[in-house]
Amino acid sequence: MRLESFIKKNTCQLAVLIDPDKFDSRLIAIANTCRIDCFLVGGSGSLKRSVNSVVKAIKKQSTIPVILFPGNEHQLSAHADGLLLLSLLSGRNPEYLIAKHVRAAPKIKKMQLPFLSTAYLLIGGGAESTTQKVTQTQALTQPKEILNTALAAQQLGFKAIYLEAGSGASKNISTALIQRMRKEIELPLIVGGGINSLQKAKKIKEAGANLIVIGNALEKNPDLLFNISVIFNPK
Ligand code: 1GP
Repeated sequence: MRLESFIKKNTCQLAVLIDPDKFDSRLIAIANTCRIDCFLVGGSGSLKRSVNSVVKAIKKQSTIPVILFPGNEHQLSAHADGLLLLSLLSGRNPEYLIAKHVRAAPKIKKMQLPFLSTAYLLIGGGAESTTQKVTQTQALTQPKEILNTALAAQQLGFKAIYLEAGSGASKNISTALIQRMRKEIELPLIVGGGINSLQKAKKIKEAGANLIVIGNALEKNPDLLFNISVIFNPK
């Protein structure tokens, strides 16, 4: 099952990322009033709380779609509405390029989870991110290399590109890079990492992102969602 219609080209949607270990029902309640497009659920590394229990808790409280954003093959739930099937194309670690997918494939089939094949690109420039540490990979820094990786993803049949600056990054993905990708790559662009203000979200939206992901900043201050979501749901 595919999830291609989930990210609409020519629009920009908003996703709230829920780290299962930092689940806060107040953020879900706020999201319900802000009409965000989806929750992403997942975390890098091993989790104390299961993804399945958090997906079920969100489902009890909200009708907003819940999409898995798995850090590994164990972070799956049949209760989710779909899955970002991420392959870490910025790195050269076979575990995160294909090995985990081979282990997850029969589970995804059994759960009948709709999925979106997504090229996951770690973009560097600041401090080493948790994902870099966990996956033991380097982030991409050179625009040409980033572009060619995205082009390869497109040619290989991936359905979306995730430009990841790293959770809580001090430097989010630059608007120049998003604009360049927008011109040369046809796939929908998901952008996340370090987006912690309305101004940043607005610039990224205007640069051409199709889905903006915010986690860290909302864990710290759930009320920020009232402020940021305005540009996604103009009233
Ligand atoms: C992290 O891109 C996501 O994987 C979101 O980043 O937590 O910094 O918002 P933040």
